[in-house]
Amino acid sequence: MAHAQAALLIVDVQVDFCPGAALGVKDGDQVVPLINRYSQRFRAAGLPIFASRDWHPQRSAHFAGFGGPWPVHCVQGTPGAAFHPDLVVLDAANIISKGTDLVDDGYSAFEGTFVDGSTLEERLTCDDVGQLCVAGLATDYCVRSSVLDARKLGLRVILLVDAIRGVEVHFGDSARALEEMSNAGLETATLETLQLG
Ligand code: VGL
Ligand code: ZN
Repeated sequence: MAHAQAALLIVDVQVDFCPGAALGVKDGDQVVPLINRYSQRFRAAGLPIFASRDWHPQRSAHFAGFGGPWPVHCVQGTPGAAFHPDLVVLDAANIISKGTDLVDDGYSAFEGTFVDGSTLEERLTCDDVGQLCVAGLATDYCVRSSVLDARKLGLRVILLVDAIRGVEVHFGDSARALEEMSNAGLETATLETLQLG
């Protein structure tokens, strides 16, 4: 059997999470050039690259008008739901849509589905991925949930800490999320320290 390989998961690098947009994350757009460099390395090594997108119905219970905590963002098919224009776009088959439910927040990429209806867990098993490297937005929500789910599945998880940013509804949320992920056995790396292979 092949040795379990690494994969890259890019979380929610979408227009609405960038500064000035519906749910702007401070410096959220600054992750884009770094993530593109990570992608280049994974592609060169022949390793899988997945990208999740927040993909809500208009009347999601996730939104303030319908009982949730958030301003309207990343509504399916709207310009705000598009990936950041500078993000190197992947094969459409490797995009995970999540948060599509009317009542669930859908923070984790493991709750989403690919266009063929399969899940990230199924794809990781199929591709023999044992090590998931995670970058994107937002540290304290979708990155956190995706990382914790990956750890529950027993994957090695490496957070690419130079390519994440948090929403910080409350000051310190990202630091608390990092602490929680680290207690769950998260490892960290940067462009300089990441070892693939
Ligand atoms: C996210 C808040 C609301 C995220 C999504 O992608 O982290 N955060 N919806
Ligand atoms: Zn959302």
